[in-house]
Amino acid sequence: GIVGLGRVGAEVASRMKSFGMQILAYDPFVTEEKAQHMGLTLAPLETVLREADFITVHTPLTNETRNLIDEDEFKIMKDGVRIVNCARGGIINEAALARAVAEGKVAGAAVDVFTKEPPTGNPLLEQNGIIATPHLGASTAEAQINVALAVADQILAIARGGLPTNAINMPAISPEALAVMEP
Ligand code: 9EZ
Repeated sequence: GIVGLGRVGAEVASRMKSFGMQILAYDPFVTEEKAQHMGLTLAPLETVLREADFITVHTPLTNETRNLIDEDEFKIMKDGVRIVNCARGGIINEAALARAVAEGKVAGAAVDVFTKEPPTGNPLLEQNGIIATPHLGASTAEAQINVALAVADQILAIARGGLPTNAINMPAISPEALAVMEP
């Protein structure tokens, strides 16, 4: 089961297919046509959670995806499901995941990302059955080059009169358009 079929989710799908896995995926922004191209089955989130043996999340962290997988979601999963979060800390509620593994509902989990990093005092680190890595997805030479290029692209875009598209404290919208929206 894949939740979120963007750039990374789609790459994961291709690798899962190479292992002969059947893929159920949920992404509200992906069309049936694109899913067919990727050779996978789109399904509602609830169906993915109910039927998958392995669940991996690949969404951004937004107010909609924070705690997307929480207590109630673990309840409907198969017993012995395995869980992966190599996307963003907090998509899967950490306390709920730690409990689900402790209770044996979840057979194992692999977690690279945490709500607070580095993850000092995190319940996931105390729980047997969880493999934890220190946000290694951001630590490859390739990832660091991509981040450096993205920063350089942003600075160039702004210097040429464009807009920042990835600022956390500023909307990607022109001051003129923003003024029209102001109450
Ligand atoms: C949300 C998403 C995918 C998703 C994907 C993108 C903003 N956003 N949200 C819930 N680009 C799966 C489940």
